[in-house]
Amino acid sequence: MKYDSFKIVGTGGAGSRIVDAAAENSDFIPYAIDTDLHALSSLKCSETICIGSNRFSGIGTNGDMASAQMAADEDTEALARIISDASLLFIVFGLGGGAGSGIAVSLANAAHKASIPTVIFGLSPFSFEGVERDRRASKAIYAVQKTGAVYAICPNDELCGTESNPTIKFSEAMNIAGRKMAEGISMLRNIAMHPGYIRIDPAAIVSTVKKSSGQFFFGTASAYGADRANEAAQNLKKGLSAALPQTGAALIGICGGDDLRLSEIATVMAGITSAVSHGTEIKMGTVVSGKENTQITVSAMLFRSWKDSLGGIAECQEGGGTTIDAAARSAHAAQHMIPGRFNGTRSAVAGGEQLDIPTYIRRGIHIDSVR
Ligand SMILES: Nc1nc2c(ncn2[C@@H]2O[C@H](COP(=O)(O)OP(=O)(O)OP(=O)(O)O)[C@@H](O)[C@H]2O)c(=O)[nH]1
Ligand SMILES: [Mg+2]
Repeated sequence: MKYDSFKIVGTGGAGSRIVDAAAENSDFIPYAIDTDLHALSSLKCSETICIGSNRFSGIGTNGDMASAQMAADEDTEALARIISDASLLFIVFGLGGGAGSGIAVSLANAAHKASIPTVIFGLSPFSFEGVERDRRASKAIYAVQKTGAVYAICPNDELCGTESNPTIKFSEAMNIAGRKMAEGISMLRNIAMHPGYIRIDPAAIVSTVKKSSGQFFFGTASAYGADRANEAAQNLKKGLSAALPQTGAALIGICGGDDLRLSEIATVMAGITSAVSHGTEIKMGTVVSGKENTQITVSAMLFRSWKDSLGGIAECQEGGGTTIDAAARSAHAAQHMIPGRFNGTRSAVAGGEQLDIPTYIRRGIHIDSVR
């Protein structure tokens, strides 16, 4: 299998715009799928696929996720073409609409059937979008959970910093949140495909995703100036404070210009490793743009539930997160009892460590035989 065939797909209006923005100044071509022909025609970089024209006549679904899913399920050829030869599939969409959610769920189901590991990023609606959007978003999260993909719920509010910027305009908020998401996604992809000085092997990324299940957490932070590495790490940690102590495996990307210093990489990594528990599997990569860049950006994917190198399944304890997050996690917990390494037992995890595994194996301690 080719491990470097990562495919990036945006579904619905938000997802399509975000992957299109991620592809600007990059060398990959994302797929954008929607029922809305007009929305697709405004994209610059993506291969566009309009589905369900019989049902929706080339316009949006007006929030009808179920019909969008039926339309996508009928369009098996388009879905099969996208997932063929993919080693890893990324799907991005805005929760709370119809087309994005329905198509994402169908695509993730098709990928699951074809044994292609899938990573979903769902942007949850801004708080000002109202209760109905929120209700639809929760419904979509429930459907996403059942696909078998790993998924992150990225609140639009947090991505654009709505709380710290109460006067921000709606369109500006959309753009900032979308741009941050796009930056994070393209960086994680570039870490595998465009090695800077430190690369994460694409096969290692595929393996981390395959070993993970359920919800993961995604964050991204940028900073400028003399203390930029420390500031970016602290901002990232602030956004992910509930998730970091519960992380089993993490993929970290650090992006900077030619002026990125080794000591700055060390600062970022020290900041992150001090916040995760001992034994967390961390893979880190850098992307160096080649030009001087006053900015440093750090992105992280934190996986809670993962299979350790000995094949056992571990899950860290519940806690923290946003409201929709919390709903998603409790539904997930109710659906899946995570088995321990011994028949009929639950996983015993404390501080991110799988306690069913003897301490000397967990810690990699070599014991000489004593006669
Ligand atoms: N950050 C960001 N979020 C967006 C953008 N457009 C939409 N969203 C979010 O995504 C949610 C879903 O909206 P869309 O993606 O437009 O909906 P859709 O999937 O196309 O669904 P229908 O149009 O109802 O078929 C919205 O409630 C917003 O929270 C965008 O450009 N940027
Ligand atoms: Mg739409």
